[in-house]
Amino acid sequence: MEALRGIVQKALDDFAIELPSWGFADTGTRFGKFLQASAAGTLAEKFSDAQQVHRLTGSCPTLALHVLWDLPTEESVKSLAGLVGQFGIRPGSINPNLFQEQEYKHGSLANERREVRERAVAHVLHSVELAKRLGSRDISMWLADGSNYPGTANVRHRKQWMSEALRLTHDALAEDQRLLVEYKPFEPAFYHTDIADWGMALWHARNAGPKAKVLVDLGHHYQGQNIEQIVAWLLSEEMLGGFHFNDRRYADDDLTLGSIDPYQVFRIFAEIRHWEWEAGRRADIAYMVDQSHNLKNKVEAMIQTVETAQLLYAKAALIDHEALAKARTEQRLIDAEDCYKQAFETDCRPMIREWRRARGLPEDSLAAFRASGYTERTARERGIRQRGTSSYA
Ligand code: PSV
Ligand code: MN
Repeated sequence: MEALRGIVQKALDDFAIELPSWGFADTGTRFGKFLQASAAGTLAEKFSDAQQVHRLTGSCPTLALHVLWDLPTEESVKSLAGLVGQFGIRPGSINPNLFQEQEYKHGSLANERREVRERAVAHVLHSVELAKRLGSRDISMWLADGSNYPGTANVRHRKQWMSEALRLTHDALAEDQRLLVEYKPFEPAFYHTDIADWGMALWHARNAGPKAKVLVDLGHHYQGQNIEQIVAWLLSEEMLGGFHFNDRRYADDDLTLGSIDPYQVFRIFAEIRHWEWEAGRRADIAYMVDQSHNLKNKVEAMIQTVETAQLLYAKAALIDHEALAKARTEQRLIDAEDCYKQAFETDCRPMIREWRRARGLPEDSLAAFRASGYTERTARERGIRQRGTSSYA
């Protein structure tokens, strides 16, 4: 038990997960937005909410920013230094926004029209410059580009345009920056998506250059796809750059991580930990949340998400890799499977509570958050109001 405790403590010390600014803002479904009085409407409010989650979980020092929603003006960029000082949260990945402007309705970097492509490239290069100014390492690229009807798009030309733009972006990066390429099979386009799966993302990342890696969003796969196998392949190619964590039942549902299938999250962490055990070093992966909580209290949902990630990461850390490797080699299937089951079924919660105590975190973060009256206070201060564009829907 003592040994397990040490493993869990070390795993949690090493585990950081980035929060999405848009997860604190009012978001909705395709059919409407559900407003919460305590939702963040400004960049400062998003930093403030992120600070609450970090204060209570100890694992979220950075906040992912969407350029259009968070940094639309030079003033907003300039305000960041003050926000970092005030809230103790650093800007994380920078997400260019190539899907909301009217010009992008037929795509951005892969648009048939040269002037639209040029505008999109200019926005991405501007985002890279912003990231440099803010000290952000990762430019996270999600392209909504695609088409709705067969015959309407030249898929090969679009691939070419996309690859040229991604290479330009890559070449504008500083030495220590990375370009993360996210894929998604459908939505908003429903016939074809220009970067539809991990193979296409891998191809684009390789083509762009050595600082480009693939980003796996758990909601961006077809039903039944074996995501941990994709993770294993990307690890073996040293091309796994990051995750967008969420859960889903059907498509890109953006539900709370582990709410539907916690064993899948565990299996993903298991692949990573096993690779790290074999390689003898940490994988260079940015763990990020990409969720939208339009029904739950947003800060509470984010705390719940981070604690789920911590719990499942801690469980994966308990896998006996030596025993697992031996059982695999000797083809003792039940014993190999049991290595997973043993770890997954271990109740890590007492060890996590101990870790929390040792780090000066409250034992029950949700209770501490509720007792703080933060939601009531921000609901009073923020109220339901007509907010500018600070998220989607
Ligand atoms: C697209 O579905 C996505 O996963 C991308 O990461 C976006 O940036 C994010 O959601 C927020 O809309
Ligand atoms: Mn995503």
